[in-house]
Amino acid sequence: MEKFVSADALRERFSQAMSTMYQQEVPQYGTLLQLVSDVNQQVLAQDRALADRLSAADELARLSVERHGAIRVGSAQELNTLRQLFAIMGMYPVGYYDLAPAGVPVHSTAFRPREGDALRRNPFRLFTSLLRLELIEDRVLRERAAAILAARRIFTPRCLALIACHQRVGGFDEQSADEFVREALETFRWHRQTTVDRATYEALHQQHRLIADVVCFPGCHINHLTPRTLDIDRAQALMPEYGITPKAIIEGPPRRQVPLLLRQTSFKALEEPVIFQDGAAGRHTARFGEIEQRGVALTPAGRERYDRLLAQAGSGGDNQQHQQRLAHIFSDFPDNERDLRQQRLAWFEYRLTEKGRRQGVPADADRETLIEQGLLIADPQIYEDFLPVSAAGIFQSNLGDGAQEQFAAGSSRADFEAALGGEITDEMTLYAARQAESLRRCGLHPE
Ligand code: OOG
Ligand code: NI
Repeated sequence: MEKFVSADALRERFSQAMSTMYQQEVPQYGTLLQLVSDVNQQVLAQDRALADRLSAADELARLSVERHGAIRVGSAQELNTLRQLFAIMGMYPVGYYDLAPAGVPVHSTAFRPREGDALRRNPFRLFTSLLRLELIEDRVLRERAAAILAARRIFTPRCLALIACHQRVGGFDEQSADEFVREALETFRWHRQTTVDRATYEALHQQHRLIADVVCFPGCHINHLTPRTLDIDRAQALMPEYGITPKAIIEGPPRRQVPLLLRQTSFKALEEPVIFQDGAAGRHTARFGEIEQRGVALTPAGRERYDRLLAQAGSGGDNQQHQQRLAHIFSDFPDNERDLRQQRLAWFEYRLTEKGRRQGVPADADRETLIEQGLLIADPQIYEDFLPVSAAGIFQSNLGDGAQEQFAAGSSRADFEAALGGEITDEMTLYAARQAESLRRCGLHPE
């Protein structure tokens, strides 16, 4: 029997192809990659302990290939097909994010690998938003938007045929794999030519900039890609030197000894020329670049505390002030791994040291004692997901300034899953399972 190309390899090739395409489309993204690579090299050179630790936990290799992207789709059918397409690359819907309360008429999930090995190999993820047309108040415009979306085909016929083939046969040979990556990429390419005339674009834009971005184009262009940095404050400070204008504030938690969750910043979206169907020329603002720094994943208790503190901090206009305020408010939150473990605020992955393996450990031994004795190591689990408040900040800063009205719609995870045609995995169950499994591998009782 012929050997199939693995889902991990497909994801790796796809994310590489996506990055190459986006560097051609948005040259500033290439500059951003250079900046992040420079910063990461500096950090690793200055912090040997961090470098050794990342290397021992097998976390160093993924750093340079690490990125996430974001796309927005307009209909249940599009989302459903994306689910099938991403499954081929080992990317599954994890987490539900409702952006309506923040004034963005979408709800979202992240397609990403779920297992430790796949994440270590290549953690590529796509934040995927579904437009909520029902939030457009004007009925005529809402129906017009729905009709435009129903008529478009964002996947190439060959891409759809390859998805069906994969589902039938169970895999791709080398040639089909290459073709699949090439065809899948077409869905995410930028199109300067819109599918609507200027008047329609403007009417939709007037409702919400995001609606125009989703409805008026023939595909669901990738709107940003995001490399992972080890020091986002340094990256933010260096952006102007590289000719990049950063967004005003870094989203998420403050700088910490033990980095928490996810911190993000971006450069402002480009104003790009477009051509309307009636031949008129116009401009559209949607595509940008982003940088992220990932830290430890928090348990539900840790996350609840994070959300409460973040809400207290609000959102300042000046980054330095905002970061100082955050640092002050977060001073109550434990900032060493031991406390984070003992207070069950963060997720870890455990492994035995050489000595621990030789000596063996009793199943009910106290973990902290084993760590002190040099028998056990606890590596923080990287947060693999997104943060709705931060995501709203990223959306907002790239949709132009100005206050956004809130949408008073209820959260509708069930509607999202119906459109998706499948269930969303709760991210917490993944972190919990990974921690428990690592303890079992060490011969220790999970809790
Ligand atoms: C998605 C914005 C959210 C993030 O990193 O939080 C996001 C979008 O603009 O489509 O990518
Ligand atoms: Ni993003």
